[in-house]
Amino acid sequence: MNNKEIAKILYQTADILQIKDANVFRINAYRRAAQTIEDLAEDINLITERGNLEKIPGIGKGIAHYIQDLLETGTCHGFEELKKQVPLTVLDLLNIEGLGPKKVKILFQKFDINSLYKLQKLLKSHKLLEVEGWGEKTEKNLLKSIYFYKRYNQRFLLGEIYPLAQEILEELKQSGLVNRAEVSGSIRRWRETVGDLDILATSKKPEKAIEFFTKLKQVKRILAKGSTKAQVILEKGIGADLRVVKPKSFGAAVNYFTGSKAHNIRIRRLGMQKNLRINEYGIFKKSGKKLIRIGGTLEKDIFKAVNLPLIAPELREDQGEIEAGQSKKLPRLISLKDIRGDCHIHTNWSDGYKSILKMAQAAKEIGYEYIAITDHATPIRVANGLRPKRMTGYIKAIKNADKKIKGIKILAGIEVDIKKDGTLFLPDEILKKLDIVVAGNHSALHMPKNEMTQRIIKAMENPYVHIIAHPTNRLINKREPSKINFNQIIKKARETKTILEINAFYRRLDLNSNQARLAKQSGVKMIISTDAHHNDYLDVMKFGVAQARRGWLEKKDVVNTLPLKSFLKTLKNNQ
Ligand code: DGT
Ligand code: CA
Ligand code: CA
Repeated sequence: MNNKEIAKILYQTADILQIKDANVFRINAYRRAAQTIEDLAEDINLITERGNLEKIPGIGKGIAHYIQDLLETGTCHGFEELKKQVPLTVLDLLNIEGLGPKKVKILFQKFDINSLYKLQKLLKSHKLLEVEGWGEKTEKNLLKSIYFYKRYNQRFLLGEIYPLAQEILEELKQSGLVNRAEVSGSIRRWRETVGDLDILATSKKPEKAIEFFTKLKQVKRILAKGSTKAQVILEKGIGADLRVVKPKSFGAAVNYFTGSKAHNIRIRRLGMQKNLRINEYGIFKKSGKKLIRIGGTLEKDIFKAVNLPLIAPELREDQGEIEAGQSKKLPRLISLKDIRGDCHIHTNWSDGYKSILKMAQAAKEIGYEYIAITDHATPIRVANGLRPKRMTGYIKAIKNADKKIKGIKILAGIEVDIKKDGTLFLPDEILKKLDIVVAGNHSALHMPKNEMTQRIIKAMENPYVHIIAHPTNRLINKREPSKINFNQIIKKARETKTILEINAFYRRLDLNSNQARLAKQSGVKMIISTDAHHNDYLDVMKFGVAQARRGWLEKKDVVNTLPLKSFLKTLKNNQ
């Protein structure tokens, strides 16, 4: 355990004691100790090993024992006992403005409230009005506080936060106050949602760098500001931390704060087995009672120290990457520069904003070899869907644009609706005329699991359907995925040589990384497509590629890494 983890448990201890109405001095002692440890510049493990724990001001014998147990075993008897009396979930309630330990105690003991969800229900039932001191106003305010708490504690879409993180990083670098700077945490691992930003930097003038950071125009509120660390809320509502570390610790800190936590724990354990201590300050070798620094400037030092090749941040979830590294079986991950074409693009022929030519020009500037225009064929009016009688004109327009532009091939495609019964919105005679057919669900998305699975299977059985678009139709933080039997889907995809899409638009990311990994393991091919409705959105490709990397995909698993000719040959009716 590190300083932060120990401090957290001490805070929790104090909170539980307070809810239990324990002695005030005891409560304060734990809280003070937590604060002290949080602010320590040195690793508490090192201090303990030197036998100096009790010498830290504010840490008496009792708390020192408590900490020692925690360090040795990850928990301690006292804490376990307290948790039995007041579960940790009860402490979540303390985050709500207007709720202190006294009120939480009543809620827990009288009403058995141990979650925000339960509290919300209780408030709405007005049962609390019977308790003395709780009025209608309290009820209303608490509901409001819960609403705000949830709003600010929701996870943000990677695609909305990524540009913001880059912008802040760039401004820090431009300031001349930092030397090295890096965004770590879930953003660096390209998780589909982000809780907060973790920024690391080195600087000759840490205090000035911190000052600069807290004054950035993107900052809305400063939560904490020290000499090497600041914590703020950005205008978007997301939190951001900046930590200024010593150059010799930069690699170790980037590694530590990139996480994930589960991955970190494995790495540190491997270090222990080699008599090493790995933490956010560096790599240390144990020699008797002393610890000697042996690295930490560069991130790769950490992996090297535990005999691993550098593992890409996208894989650091403790999902087998450590074992794969040890047996030299890490995948050679696909990268953005492998992508040669984007085959799910909309134009003003349906609900897109730009012309065929404009989209093609933008794609050419990216350096693509080919694109497919795939406007909607759907009865849905708002999508301005293509009905059979407009199809001839549409295909002709694509062919004309293709003739006009040099240096990129424009394929004539369609994104055709899969109807409830699995048949398609366009007849085969029309589908046959297109270079590429993408089929997707756009209505009746919440059918029973078996029906939905059969619906997609039926679409895959159509010999003209090359690709299934956004197979689960989820919208992150907005709409649950359709219920499907994914094993049956990938089995059928392999049988029928149907390609599954990884939709790169950051609200979709569909397939998700786990599904992509499963599909790969069954030998199913995938395509990464942007679904762009505007040329500005062609660059969301990077989020799709990152998802694919998180799914362990290699270049050969993804068909739009192929040159045009081979790409066309992999489409099922061309083989
Ligand atoms: P997020 O912010 O929820 O999207 O996810 P992360 O992964 O950015 O998590 P965050 O911001 O809480 O912490 C950043 C990294 O710091 C995390 O990925 C691993 C490391 N870390 C944080 N807390 C702990 C901890 O208690 N133990 C260990 N071993 N590592 C931690
Ligand atoms: Ca984070
Ligand atoms: Ca964080």
